[in-house]
Amino acid sequence: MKLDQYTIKARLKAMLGLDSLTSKIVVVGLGVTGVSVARYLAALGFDFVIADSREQPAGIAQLREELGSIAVLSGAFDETLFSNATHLIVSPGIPLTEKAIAEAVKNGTEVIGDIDLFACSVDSPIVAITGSNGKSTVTTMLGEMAQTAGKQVGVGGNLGIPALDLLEQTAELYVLELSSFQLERTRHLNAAAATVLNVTADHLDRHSDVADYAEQKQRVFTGNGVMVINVDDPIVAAMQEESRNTLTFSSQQQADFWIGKDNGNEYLMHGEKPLMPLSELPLEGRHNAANALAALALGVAVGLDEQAMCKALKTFKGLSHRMQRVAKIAGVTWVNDSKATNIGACVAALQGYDRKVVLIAGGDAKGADMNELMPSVKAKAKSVVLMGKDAGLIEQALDGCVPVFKAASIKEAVKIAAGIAQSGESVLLSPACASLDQYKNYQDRGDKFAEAVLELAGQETPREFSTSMAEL
Ligand code: UMA
Ligand code: ADP
Repeated sequence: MKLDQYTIKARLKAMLGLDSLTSKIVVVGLGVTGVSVARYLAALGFDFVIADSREQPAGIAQLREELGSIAVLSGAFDETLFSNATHLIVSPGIPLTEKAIAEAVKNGTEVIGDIDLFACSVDSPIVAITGSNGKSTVTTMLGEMAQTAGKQVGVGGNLGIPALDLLEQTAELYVLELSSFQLERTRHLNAAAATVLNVTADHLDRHSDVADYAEQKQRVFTGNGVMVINVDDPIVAAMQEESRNTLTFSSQQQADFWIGKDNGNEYLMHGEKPLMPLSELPLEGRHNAANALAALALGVAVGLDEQAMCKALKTFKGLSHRMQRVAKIAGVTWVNDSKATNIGACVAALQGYDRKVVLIAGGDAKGADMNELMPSVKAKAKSVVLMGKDAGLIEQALDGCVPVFKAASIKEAVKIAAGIAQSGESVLLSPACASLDQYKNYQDRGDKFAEAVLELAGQETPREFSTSMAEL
């Protein structure tokens, strides 16, 4: 539940040093986060200015419509303004290494993020979910589980709805997806339950190395809530703290939540208790079984009913652009996993196949070491079609382990793949890279892939998509 304004202001002062009479606040970044912060501060009666380094900030129209004449400074950040501020509230997309921000910090200015503001403003339990892959899936799963269990639940964060916008609705429970960018500027989150689902290399253009990236993720455990630990991931397993309440999950070994066998059938288990047959989870792939176990553990940590959670899992539809079937054409199955924007996700996708696939990959590698892709490609790909900025880098890393083709666009990649794949095989778009070098975002890349595939089949309107790999 949202606290009353008086309590929120007292907590903001005590925890973050924010005072509506004396603080000089700059909201840095005017995308959806910046707009949500502006809305929040205005409602509490704080004065502030907004700075955005782009000439036409994304959120300006919405801000003007809702809040009228708040000062927005666009264009290069003003170092003096930042250094004279007591607080910068910085959007996740803006690196803290940005010169004007780094200089201000040296000058004693506090940097905070929207998640700390949120943490000061609620007294209902928060579940916080981070990791390199599976965040959106687990966040959505848990949100649906909570709803099925009859809870009023607010679901958001990196998933799309900024955390502060969740304050507009009544909630008995909040489920937040948090990115490493959000966590690196969060100090006061005290989630009732939190997890780092896994750590594989990602965002190395923003973090100095995997250790730094993992350290930011570990901040999700700040406080004294239940730690939900993936014991299959050595980096995550090392985050366990003996003094804390912990629930473990694993798709490979016995744990608090794990996959056990009974009469030859696999079950999602809580300790010795079978919860539901794995075959009733409508998402294929061991990684999705791990996601379901993580969601169950988090749900149990905040007291959700196990039967209701399993009911929600059985009808979970999955999310678009994650292992999503586009079409079956001439016996070839085309799968859109455009959301695989790092190596870990692509490896998980490949591991789900028994038969070799034609892989379409490439884009912006974000500084990752593409050599890590090689073992799975060698084991699971018949050939690879590469596109985008780092196609050359990936080709080099694969070192001729499978035939490699290059394409200038996804349309061309689809044509090339169509020439290679034979009936009974699959073509998998799982790029292991971000899309921004060639596309608006991963959704745009996935949509263009689907369009090209359907064009190939002579269809104009997309068929109904299915996320179930079981149907492939
Ligand atoms: N901006 C600058 N200078 C810069 C970069 C950005 O002024 O150098 C401005 C831009 O005008 C931009 C604004 O800052 O519009 C805000 O930028 P933002 O990138 O933080 O975007 P938001 O619209 O506030 O969205 C953010 C998250 N974006 C990023 O972390 C990059 C969204 O995650 C999130 O859904 C939203 O807050 C609500 O919490 C997106 C994302 O790509 C989906 N996340 C990454 C990921 O999932 O891998 C981490
Ligand atoms: P995130 O929000 O962390 O990016 P998503 O649920 O959106 O996670 O999935 C992103 C990509 O990662 C998709 O390609 C998906 O198939 C893959 N994926 C999902 N869960 C996992 C997991 N537990 N391990 C590895 N890859 C995963």
